[in-house]
Amino acid sequence: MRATAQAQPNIALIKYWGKRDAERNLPAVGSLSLTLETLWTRMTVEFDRDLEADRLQLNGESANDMLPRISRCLDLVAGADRARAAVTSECNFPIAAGLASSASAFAALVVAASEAAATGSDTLTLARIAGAVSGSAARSLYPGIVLLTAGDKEIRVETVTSDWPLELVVAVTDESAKAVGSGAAMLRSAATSPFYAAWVEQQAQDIVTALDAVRERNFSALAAVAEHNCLKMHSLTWTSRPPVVYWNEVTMSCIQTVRKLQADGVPVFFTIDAGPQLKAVCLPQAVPAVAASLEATPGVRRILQSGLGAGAHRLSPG
Ligand code: 2P0
Repeated sequence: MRATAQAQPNIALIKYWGKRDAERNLPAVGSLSLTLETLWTRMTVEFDRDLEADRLQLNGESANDMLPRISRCLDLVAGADRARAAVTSECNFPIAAGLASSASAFAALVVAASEAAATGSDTLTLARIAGAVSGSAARSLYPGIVLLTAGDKEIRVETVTSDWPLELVVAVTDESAKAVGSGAAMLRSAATSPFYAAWVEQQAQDIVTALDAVRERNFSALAAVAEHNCLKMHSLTWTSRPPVVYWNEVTMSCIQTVRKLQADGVPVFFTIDAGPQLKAVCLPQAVPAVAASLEATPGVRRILQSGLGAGAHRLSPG
């Protein structure tokens, strides 16, 4: 009745932003992401009939604000009549600061809970459950470059390839938790941004363009569509009412750093999620130059680096 699982966060190159059905947390658009290797969340789930309520420890401290979503996720995996659970989570990177900590958390949780309860559920079933709690978490069940397709009733998730050694260099500009969560910001964008309908309408074409670039291993084509898609997503938040601006001045400086590297012929592009960190995607030979330039950008607090990694998996019987 106990298991531990690890999942890595994923970074979207073609972004999920907007919900088709907020109740079931179905995304309005498909997305394409990279599952990372060196950043992780490890979750241990222990079901115990003697417990009166679920418990959550996050990096050694009790974390009651996340508990309702954890409990809901456990219900979806193991059934509402399940035993209560003691859940412990460890995470080796900043939480809730636009580094996709909820993706790795819920991906690890569904695998640990499914193993602890011996449900025998397959990966897509677990991905759909994770996605119902946190849309991006569905993608962290799968390795490499991952495609999420938004259907009318349910999502599909699959690995496109694990055989293109893209690297990610993250410039951390601020480690505090974001002011507006991405779920609330998405709903606000859908309700108030004048550009939301165009965003939804163009997403399928951006995904086709990105998939062609991946298939052809065409880095500059992937760079062009990923930066365009990222800037469109942030245009939605900027034009929501009230507006949501996730960037700070260091984020902007990092964009200029990437532009300079590109002008020097370095294979790199940027993406930014619901937080102020800049994520640079590059080819392996460019990692030293990209990491050095971002580290030298004034205001950058630290650099994280990762290649592409595995989908969520069980670590030990626990
Ligand atoms: C993404 N983000 O594709 C986009 C880009 C943030 C920016 O998916 O509301 O925490 O729980 O389904 O999964 C972050 O959103 O949102 C996210 P909910 P989630 O990675």
